[in-house]
Amino acid sequence: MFFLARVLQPRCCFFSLSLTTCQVMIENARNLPRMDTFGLSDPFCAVTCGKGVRHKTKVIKNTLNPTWHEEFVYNVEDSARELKIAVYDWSLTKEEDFIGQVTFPMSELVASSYINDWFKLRTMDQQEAKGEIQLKINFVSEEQR
Ligand SMILES: [Ca+2]
Repeated sequence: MFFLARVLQPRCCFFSLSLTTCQVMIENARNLPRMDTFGLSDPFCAVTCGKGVRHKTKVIKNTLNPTWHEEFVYNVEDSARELKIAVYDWSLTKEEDFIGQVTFPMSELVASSYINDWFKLRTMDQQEAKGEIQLKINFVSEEQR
């Protein structure tokens, strides 16, 4: 009986950990607005998941249809409310010139678990902005393992 108890214990500990992860693949954007006077735009994305670290993709110079193909993986905290992907134009004088963003409430990600689609960019107050972004989001919560 002692042996059995010791074997089962680590299993209990494993299931008490929060193991929700969110994989975000930032693929492409298209039809972005022209932000530069002498050229097109130099787009990059910034990704945040709840209050976690803000990650940035590389800057793609002088295009309105960038391809990033960059992936970020987050351990999702219970308090996290949304995943946000914001697109900016980079410039020498102004490092972050806001273009548009997409936000996903955590409840939506839990319900869908895998997303692969194009999304219309929005302004900070949820109005329609110019341009679209292609994302793949794989949301794996503890219950599904
Ligand atoms: Ca620029």
